Amino acid sequence: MKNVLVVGATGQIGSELTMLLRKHIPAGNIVAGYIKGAEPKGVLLESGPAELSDVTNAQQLAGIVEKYNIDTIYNLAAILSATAEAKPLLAWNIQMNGLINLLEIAREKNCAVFTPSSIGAFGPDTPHVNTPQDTIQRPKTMYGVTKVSCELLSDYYHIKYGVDTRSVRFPGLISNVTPPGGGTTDYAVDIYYAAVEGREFVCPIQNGTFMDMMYMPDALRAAISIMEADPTKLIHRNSFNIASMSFDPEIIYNEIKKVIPEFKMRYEFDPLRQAIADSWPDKMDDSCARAEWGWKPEYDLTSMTKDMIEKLSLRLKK
Ligand code: AKB
Repeated sequence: MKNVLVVGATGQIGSELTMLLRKHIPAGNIVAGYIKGAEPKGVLLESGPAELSDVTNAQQLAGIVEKYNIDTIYNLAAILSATAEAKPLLAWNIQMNGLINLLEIAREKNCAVFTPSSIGAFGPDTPHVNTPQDTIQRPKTMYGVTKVSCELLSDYYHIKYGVDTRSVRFPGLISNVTPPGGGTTDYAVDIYYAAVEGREFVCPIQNGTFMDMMYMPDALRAAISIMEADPTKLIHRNSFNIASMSFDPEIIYNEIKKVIPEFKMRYEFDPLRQAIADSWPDKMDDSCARAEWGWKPEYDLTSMTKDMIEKLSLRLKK
């Protein structure tokens, strides 16, 4: 990995991954790919090249790959689960037509491609506890349909054309830098903002609903480690279960209260998000990722909560 295009570089994952890749590969060109209306700013703009890169515009993407001699593409353009239910055709267009554009370019230009999958690639028929790496995947959401299709299409391009496609199934990602938007697990980010800003939190997910979650630093390490893994050790490719913590709203609330005792939460569940959450795993088994490329998370709920509150307090209370 030397010259990298990050498609979706101003989003929740991309804004931090682009900066980390620039530190990790100082001699490379790490191109921040963005869309109109989501232009990079500040250090993201100043620390390296940035290019308009709409995932649905194959010609534009091919031009960037050519210009910077790109060898690896992080395909982070996505419409998250709740928004995808409201705009299913948009989700299909971004997730599927975007991916096929990138895979075709990767096939011609010999690039590796990382396209994240998600806990959303599972559905109500999947075993919810210790969800195996290889198991039934019949999601009932458009987000899930596209995520399973992305996994299959990525494997297809690897088997048929030898494109180096690899990916992970991300849990809900929690970060103190760029907030997510339109996801089902977003509550686990929003709750920290409410706590630090001294607001009551209205939780859209019901007590007792467990989902896999992960702190962004672990997710970023996973995204880089999988692309740097020894290919001869990989039995799987698209996509690996990765896990670090699983909790329900009450557990995260009580963890935050240990640091901010006056914090208050009440429930007002959102039927759409609740139905999506109910169809997802409670906790995935990530033993294949651990065995095949040495995946190991560093953060648990306690250490993440401490770090989130410290970082957000510094930023929001200025
Ligand atoms: C979402 O909630 O849609 C995402 C995801 C788990 O893929 N955060």
